[in-house]
Amino acid sequence: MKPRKLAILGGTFNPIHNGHLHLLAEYRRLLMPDLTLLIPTRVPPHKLARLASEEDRMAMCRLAVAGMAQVEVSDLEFRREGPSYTADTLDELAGIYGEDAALYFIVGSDMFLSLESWYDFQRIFRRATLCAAARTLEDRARLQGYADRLRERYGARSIVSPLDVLVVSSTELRDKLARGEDVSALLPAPVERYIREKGLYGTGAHKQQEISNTPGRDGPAVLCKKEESL
Ligand code: DND
Repeated sequence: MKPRKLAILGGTFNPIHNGHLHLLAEYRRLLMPDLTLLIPTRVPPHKLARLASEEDRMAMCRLAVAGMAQVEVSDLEFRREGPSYTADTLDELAGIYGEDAALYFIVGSDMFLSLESWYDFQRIFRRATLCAAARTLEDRARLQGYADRLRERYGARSIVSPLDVLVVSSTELRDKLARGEDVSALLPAPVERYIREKGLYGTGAHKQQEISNTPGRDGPAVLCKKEESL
């Protein structure tokens, strides 16, 4: 039987860390979805980024959720050319799981507050309920105010949940790895092991992909693969 209720966490995951997993766990507990999808983004529409390879980001995501029931890592965006727009991803998911499947797209607070700058965001609102995580009471009021505005303007459905956010970012994590600092509290042990074995993020000689997008929303993304070490 096809899952009726899907929770989706999209992300660059460069690399995936405990902050992402905490957000995921919180919304799995709240929503109790039939299926949870972790969807690594091939070409982030919103930032220029030098990323670990698709293969490595996918492998790290798989290691991070290994053993979690009803959680899958999807390569859906890796199979699509151009910028990985969430609106297109949700359309694809509706095609796979059925138009009447309930889709919940989970985002951190900064991403939630930027939603009106996303490509074809009204299509996102029609397809999914947005699930945001507030870091503090003040943050919750701000996010709830924004959620109310999105509902009034566009009929958007959102959930704002309080969350004990783990203060960790992929940028901070990469910096610490490159400096040889202890990161064991910030990411799952198998992911750290993978990073070190592969020499990613300045822990050794490695390959990276440099991905840059055209500034416009409509133009094709430029994907330049290049070998280099940090
Ligand atoms: P990020 O690059 O922020 O992912 O992308 C998040 C998702 O938004 C991806 O699926 C993007 O394709 C999509 N997006 C963004 C902008 C525009 C469009 C689409 C568009 O279609 O136009 P990260 O790997 O950095 O983070 C993944 C998620 O985890 C994010 O929602 C982030 O806010 C959240 N997060 C945390 N949440 C709680 N505690 C922490 C977190 N660190 C990151 N410590």
